[in-house]
Amino acid sequence: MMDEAAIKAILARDAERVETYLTNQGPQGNPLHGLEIPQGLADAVAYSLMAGGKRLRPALCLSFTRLFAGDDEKALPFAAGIECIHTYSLIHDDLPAMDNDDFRRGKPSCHKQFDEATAILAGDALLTDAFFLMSSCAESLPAERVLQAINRMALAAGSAGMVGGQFLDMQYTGKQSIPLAALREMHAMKTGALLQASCLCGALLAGAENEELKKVAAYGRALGAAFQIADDILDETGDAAAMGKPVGSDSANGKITYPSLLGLDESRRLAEEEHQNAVSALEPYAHHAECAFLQGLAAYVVQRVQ
Ligand code: GRG
Repeated sequence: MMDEAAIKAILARDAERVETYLTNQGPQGNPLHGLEIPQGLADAVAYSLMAGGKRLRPALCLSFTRLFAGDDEKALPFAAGIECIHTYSLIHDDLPAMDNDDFRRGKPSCHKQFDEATAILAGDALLTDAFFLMSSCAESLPAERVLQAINRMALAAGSAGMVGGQFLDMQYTGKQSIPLAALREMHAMKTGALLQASCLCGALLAGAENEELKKVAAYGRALGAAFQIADDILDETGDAAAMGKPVGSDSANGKITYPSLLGLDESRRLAEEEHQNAVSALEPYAHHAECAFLQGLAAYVVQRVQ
């Protein structure tokens, strides 16, 4: 098993590659592919995009490309596009009409730093420009693979995935209780779908076959669940400075969480169970060096809360 320092080193290396790509080719670059972007919009996009996220989703995409013997350099525009989708979701999630959060990634959220209209448009720009970046992979990878990956990513980010999950989250907010199955389904859509699709897209870009994609999907599903349970636990027990946002915001906002439904101990047990599911899903690739990183990443996600 890979130790935490080695996992963090790989994450940091891939984060830097993604950030370099975003700096040079991303939607805050001015001009974007020769076209001028209004400076105020570019500033708001850059503010949120370059605010020091972990770049977990692009790292998953690149790692799965490597696992299936693809050239991860050629997948870089796709990975950068995924981070744009993720950043858009955070900007919109923080808006007054949604979670109304004043801080994100340790800084004032986008609508606090700029204004609401600018934050809405920065999110819209990131979402749309993400598809420009992802489709530009077809310059160096087979167009059919790129199309399959975009198709998968669009499904995960849209109404049957992240946006649908966010809608359910808003509906459940303020309720006394909901069934555990409803909480799991909501999180599978809101947080899990994008994490899982990041894994699947990396594999698709490398040309992975259907049987392989099933294992990737199982890993991504379990990782997404472990990540969300850990996030809920950290919201109760975590350190505000380390998280870059106040703790306890879930209960203050009337959110139902894993700890509020199950208690902390059972939530930790469930996170560990999902970690084991993620590890098992990739057991057929145990001989591959990349597998140690991916399995270690699943451990890292839950170790933070055990
Ligand atoms: C507004 C359409 C729309 C969707 C919002 C994902 C999401 C849906 C909202 C985020 C709310 C939230 C805090 C969810 C918990 C899990 C999560 C996505 C945490 C943030 O992801 P990290 O930890 O963030 O990967 P960094 O900053 O490292 O990129």
